Amino acid sequence: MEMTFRWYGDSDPVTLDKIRQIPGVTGIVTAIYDIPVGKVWDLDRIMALKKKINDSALAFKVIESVPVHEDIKTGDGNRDEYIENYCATLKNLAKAGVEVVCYNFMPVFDWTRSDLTFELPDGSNALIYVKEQVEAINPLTSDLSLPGWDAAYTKDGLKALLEKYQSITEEDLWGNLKYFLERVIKVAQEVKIKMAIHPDDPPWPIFGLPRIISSRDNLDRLLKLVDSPYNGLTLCSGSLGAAPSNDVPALIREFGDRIHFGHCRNIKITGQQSFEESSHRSDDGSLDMYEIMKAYHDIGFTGPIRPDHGRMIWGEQGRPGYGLYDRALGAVYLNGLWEAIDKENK
Ligand code: DNO
Repeated sequence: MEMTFRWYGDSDPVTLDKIRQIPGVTGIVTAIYDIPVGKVWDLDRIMALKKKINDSALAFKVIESVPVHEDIKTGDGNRDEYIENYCATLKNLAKAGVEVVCYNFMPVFDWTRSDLTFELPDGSNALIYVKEQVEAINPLTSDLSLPGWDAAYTKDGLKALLEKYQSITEEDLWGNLKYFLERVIKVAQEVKIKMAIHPDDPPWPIFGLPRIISSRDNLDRLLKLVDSPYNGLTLCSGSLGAAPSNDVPALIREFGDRIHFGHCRNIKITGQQSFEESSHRSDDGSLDMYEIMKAYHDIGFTGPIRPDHGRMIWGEQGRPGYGLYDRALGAVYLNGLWEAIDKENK
């Protein structure tokens, strides 16, 4: 297992110098954020990013994410061009030594919460999801914005896109994902990049949009769409674990050889389709992080893992979910679990 940490590039107040001081963190997970979705990432830009990260003595092997254009998800007009561009980006990333590419297939919105600064009893601020609150949000009029949401939409553009999805069923989305994977995995295999789809967060439909990467059966279906080791998963414990029907350690054991990237965080389920993002510690949430790390250890996982969202603690202000302190505590805690499990099993 290699402990990695997400970095949002030069605008991130959590700098590479800070990240390299977190005990046990050896690699960076990042992306190029200013290239519009669907365009090719130039090799020069990728190499400059790699150099910056390597100069801080950190590895550059994981990209999160190369976003998938909505035309691909809706199966619309320009999808072939965007798929070609996607493949060209993969080829360039491979030239720079990237081994894993994380992406998602969530229509329009990436991960979603109802409140980004909810105060927990200890005074820290957490991201939370309350079913009724999300159901009351109208994405066309709301100011809510999360890291990961494409900020490039105009109101009219967003409206048109949401309307287009009215006629797209879950089965249509599966068909469009298959079309994408049949073309992209061929190239990924050639250049040895492991594709790792991120599950839908939360793992149920929101704003009337279909969401399909959400359960054991759907992960199984996804892996069989193109049955190649390069068609794999980002196993996100906090996303899948928000549905109590998903047994995260069991998923790790079942899909082990197709998991290329682990997102490890805890959540506290507070009601039906409602949860708070707790600290990473098992006792603070609903997931048993020891069992999760043990499952990774038992399958002999050697890939990258990262702590996931953190609360805002010690007065820190920053990108929701992506401050320094609580994520650093998460990394150290996960490494501690790993060391103990490793020594017990020698
Ligand atoms: C949330 C992240 C997601 C993830 C994308 C992958 O914090 O885990 O935004 O990066 O869904 O494409």
